[in-house]
Amino acid sequence: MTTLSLFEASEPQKKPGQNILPKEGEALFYPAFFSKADSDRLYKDLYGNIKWQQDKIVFYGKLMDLPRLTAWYGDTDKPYKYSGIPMAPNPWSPELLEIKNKIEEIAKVNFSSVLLNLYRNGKDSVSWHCDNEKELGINPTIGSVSFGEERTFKLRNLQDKSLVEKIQLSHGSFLLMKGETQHKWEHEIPKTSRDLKPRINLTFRVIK
Ligand SMILES: O=C(O)CCC(=O)C(=O)O
Ligand SMILES: [Mn+2]
Repeated sequence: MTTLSLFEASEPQKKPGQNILPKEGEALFYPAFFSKADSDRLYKDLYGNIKWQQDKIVFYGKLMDLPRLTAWYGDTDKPYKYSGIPMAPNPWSPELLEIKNKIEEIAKVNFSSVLLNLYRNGKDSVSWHCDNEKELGINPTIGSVSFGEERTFKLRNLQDKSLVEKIQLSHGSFLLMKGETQHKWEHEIPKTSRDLKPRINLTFRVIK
């Protein structure tokens, strides 16, 4: 019998920017994309200055709070539809433009809007979904930046639900999803009973 060394037995380490999906799309992960100092500064700015709002959802016929705070920013000439109602996003702030410019060097697209999520503690979450709204077109590129508490991000294949990839979205990390990802995989941030500090996520999108 051969014994595996600890190194061989553990999960293979992915290099920054390597695709973490085994098939059907690309999810490229860059763990320390922003420096610690920039991440601390940007977290503080976004936490204090973004116009966070509590949105509602209808769940089994009852109006409930969404389990996180959200905000929309972006090009003000590109309204987005919310429950069928066109809404203008808040205009870009210098900090949002700083983040957008840095990720666009890698993403090679011009992002026109960003949805921000504030997860106040481990009870806040986002349930399984795809970023496949009509306005994003076919094979959308989504740039996802995280600051604050680390949370687990799961991607689950739509055809084979036993196929699940997990990423720890750490402070200052960047996840670039593109190709078929939003049509072949769904994603979530699960709730946890662990006592967690807040986390801010920004998902940059191109509205067609
Ligand atoms: O918080 C995250 O990392 C994911 C957020 C998300 O999936 C979304 O806003 O569409
Ligand atoms: Mn999403």
